[in-house]
Amino acid sequence: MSSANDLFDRLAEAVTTMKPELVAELARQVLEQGLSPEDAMTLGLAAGMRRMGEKFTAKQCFVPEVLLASKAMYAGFDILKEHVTGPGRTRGRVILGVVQGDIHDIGKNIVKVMAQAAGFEVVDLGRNVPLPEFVKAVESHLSDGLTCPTAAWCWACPR
Ligand code: B12
Repeated sequence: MSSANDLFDRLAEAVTTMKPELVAELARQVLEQGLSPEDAMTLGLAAGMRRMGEKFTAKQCFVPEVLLASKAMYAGFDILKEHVTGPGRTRGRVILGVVQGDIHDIGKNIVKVMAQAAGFEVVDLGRNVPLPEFVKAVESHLSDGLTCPTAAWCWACPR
């Protein structure tokens, strides 16, 4: 049986080497071994995507590889997210969305599952969301809680 950290490292590696079947297989092993799906997401899947981001920034890989890595990441994410359990009571509501002009939503989707796991109800506005949509969502959904517009691309921020 692999140790937790070994398995999380292998998950990260399978993301950066763009192997969706292997990622799915390792995600199932995480569940079979009773390990934390939240840790597998942050220390395995998200870590792999961050490594891919660093490779991309260093021009060691290109957009198609990044997209294949994210496909591999979602192969594990879809298996693990079903097993992330919250505290059983709502702690408040979070509005999440990626700002207009920005389509980077991988991090937002990870944050969504983590917020749900921490007991928050999430209103997910998706990506490329115009400011008025955030305002509308706050007016209709938010009595107490947080609004989290997110952006990975600086140019999208002033809009
Ligand atoms: C994947 C990726 C893409 C994919 C996006 C796919 C998708 N569906 O998301 C594609 C190929 C489509 C893409 C396109 C572009 N990209 Co891009 N992309 C990336 C890349 C390689 C990885 C981003 C990622 O997913 N990281 C993995 C996740 C898990 O990490 P994360 O986003 O940081 O999220 C974590 C935390 O930040 C935090 N977090 C994130 N959101 C939130 C929200 C809340 C509320 C909280 C609490 C926490 C939190 O929690 C997350 C989990 O740990 C980065 C490079 C890098 N080094 O990051 C560039 C990068 C973000 N892209 C960049 C650019 C410039 C672009 C393009 C403009 C390229 C172009 N010329 O066309 C387009 C933009 C198109 C658009 N309109 O948005 C730049 C942005 C530079 C800048 N800061 O301004 C980067 C930094 C690359 C670079 N060094 O130049 N990209």
